[in-house]
Amino acid sequence: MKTLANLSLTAILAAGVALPAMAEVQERTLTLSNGVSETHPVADGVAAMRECIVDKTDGKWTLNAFWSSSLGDDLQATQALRSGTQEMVITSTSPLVGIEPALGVFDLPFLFADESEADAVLDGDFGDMISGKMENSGLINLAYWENGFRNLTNSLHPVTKLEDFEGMRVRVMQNNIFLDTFQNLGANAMPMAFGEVFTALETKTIDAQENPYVTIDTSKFYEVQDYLSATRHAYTPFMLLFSKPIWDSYSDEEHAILKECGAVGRDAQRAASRALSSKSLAAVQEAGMSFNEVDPAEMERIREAVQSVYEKHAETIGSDVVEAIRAKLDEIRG
Ligand code: KDG
Repeated sequence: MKTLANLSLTAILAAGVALPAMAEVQERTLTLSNGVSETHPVADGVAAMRECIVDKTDGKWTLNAFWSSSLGDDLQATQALRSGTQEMVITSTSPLVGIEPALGVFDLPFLFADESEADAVLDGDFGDMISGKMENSGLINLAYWENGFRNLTNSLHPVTKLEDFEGMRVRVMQNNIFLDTFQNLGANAMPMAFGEVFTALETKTIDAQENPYVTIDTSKFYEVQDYLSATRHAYTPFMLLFSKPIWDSYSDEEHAILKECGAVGRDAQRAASRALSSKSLAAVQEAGMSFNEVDPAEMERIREAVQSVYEKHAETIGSDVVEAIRAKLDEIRG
């Protein structure tokens, strides 16, 4: 029987009959989750990525998105990817430092001066190097999307100088660099998953949190916070992560579709985030928040107070990683 089968195949090949190519793109349903609400600019990125995916797969793929930590917080969802039980997550890098310590480089206070620097570092060879490290942990980073520059909100008083942080119970992402940054400022830093923040603010378990304007707006923190201070103390990237165990079962053509459409989503999401930022700032003030800039001389004192975080965490992050990003930023700044 084996001989007959070989003969048949040989005969077919000899006749030059083209065998139907294996389906390079199969029917698939992809699950994506994240912690922000569906009104956040992440939704614009997901919509653009979904349109790209449907087009490139001729409708063979379906992308289902879940919002507001409904499938778990950033770290829980990321672990689901590593175990191959979920395809995608859009997550801040900060809660993942226990998986890949090098991600802590993005949490160093006042690292980036503006979005153009962040894009140049993340979309260049440094960002590729960090993405490469993620593969060792069963994760494929398809693209860096934008969480953004983080600003402080609180329910006690305006923060206009270093001393105003003293004793303030500030929620931070579960990350020792953020913990140390706010401890250095004199605050009582309290690590907490994003999904718990609104209730903790509402019940006065904490006094403050820090996030970009679009998150403060779309997560309705203005309902439970009175003061917003433009600290811009860190820029947090999102990672669009894909499960490597699942990735490894996909074809090269399917990999190319995910990379292309992940970048399409990135560009749409960054544009939406930057277009909404000033509107969100206006919206939260309209909703009653008191907004203040911080005097440059006072910002300098705040920067000085947190500089020691760089030295303290360089070894954990990887001294080579810290040196590489500093070199890249020096190159960009000329
Ligand atoms: O999925 C993203 C959110 O869960 C979260 O990372 C947003 O910046 C954020 C925070 O403060 O946790």
